[in-house]
Amino acid sequence: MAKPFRIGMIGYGFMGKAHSNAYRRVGNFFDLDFDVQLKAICARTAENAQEFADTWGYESVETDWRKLLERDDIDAVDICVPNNLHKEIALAAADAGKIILCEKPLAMNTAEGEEMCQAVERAGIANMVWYNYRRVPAVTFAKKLIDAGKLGKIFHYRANFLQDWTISEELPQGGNALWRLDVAAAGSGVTGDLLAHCIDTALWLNGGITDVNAMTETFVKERMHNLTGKVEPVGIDDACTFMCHFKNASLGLFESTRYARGHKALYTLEINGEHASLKWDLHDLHRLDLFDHQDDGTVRGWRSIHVTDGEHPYMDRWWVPGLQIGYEHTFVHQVADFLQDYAAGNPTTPSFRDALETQKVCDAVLSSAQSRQWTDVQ
Ligand code: SOE
Repeated sequence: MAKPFRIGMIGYGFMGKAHSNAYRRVGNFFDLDFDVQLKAICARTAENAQEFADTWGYESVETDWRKLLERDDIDAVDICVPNNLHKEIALAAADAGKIILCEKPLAMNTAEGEEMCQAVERAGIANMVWYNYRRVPAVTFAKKLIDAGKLGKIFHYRANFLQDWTISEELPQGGNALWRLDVAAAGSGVTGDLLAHCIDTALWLNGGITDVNAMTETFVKERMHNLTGKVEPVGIDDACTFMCHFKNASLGLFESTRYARGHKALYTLEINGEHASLKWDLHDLHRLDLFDHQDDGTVRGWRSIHVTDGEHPYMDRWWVPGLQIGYEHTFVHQVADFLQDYAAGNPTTPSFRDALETQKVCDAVLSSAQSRQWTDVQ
């Protein structure tokens, strides 16, 4: 008989939907020891919370996250609020003994993240951060190929995350949908929001980063602030580019911007090794491109693998070979992995501690951009 796994979610924006959808679907597609139950949703206003609860099937609503943490019918807390609230909620949730699933990035900075790690480790509670792109089957498959030695020694790691939604100077900053533009709520701009994804994947696929050299730019210097009604300076980085050294002696090149007209969420990565290269692109997420130098010379060339076979990661859980899945499924995979690991008493990656490594690279990137110097990762 499946044990209940009772979720209390704090926050209800875009990520609240992505996570709720995953909780609802995971039991249909994966064999779990747990019955996932959507117990409570917490938002600042009862009306918003109720509307979300009605849409996604939450049993109850709260308007004060502290009350949610006091409830003994909640096993796990999902933190889906802006970054500046992660730490306070996570520390209180750890004190309350709740399992914590936290939206990325872990924290506003490394110091906050370290406190959060210590809190969950002290409390001995299971924890995870939602870096979902690790669970795209093609990316997970890339990890398998790298770990099996298919690429040999790695020379280069390149990643981009390009968007174009903040180009208009008329776009305000702050408030519900636009907190990502407000440095007080987000901590940083594209570095913590988008490059953090690229860094998480890179650390997973290619190991640690030792030092970075970065530049950032804020193209629109002032925007109307939704919370104050005044035009205020913009404190986030609109674009960030950095190069780095990995511990395995490979070179890294990363770029992210919200000013690449025509690109909506173009996360791409390419890895060049001694024997083979890999390429992946979020706009075509079910494909992994591979060039294998060990192929016979007359037929050697880039091949595009449609990562939809039963033998590919996660794909035996979905449809039949050749039929694709997408963005939302990465969250389903992450919950499934978490619950299977939790049942077996194992940690799931990325844990808070793993996500802290990404945070350290983000901090080094922002500090290097400011000092215009090569900067060691803490
Ligand atoms: C920003 O637009 C954003 O929604 C990020 O916050 C997400 O983490 C990323 O996956 C897609 O883009």
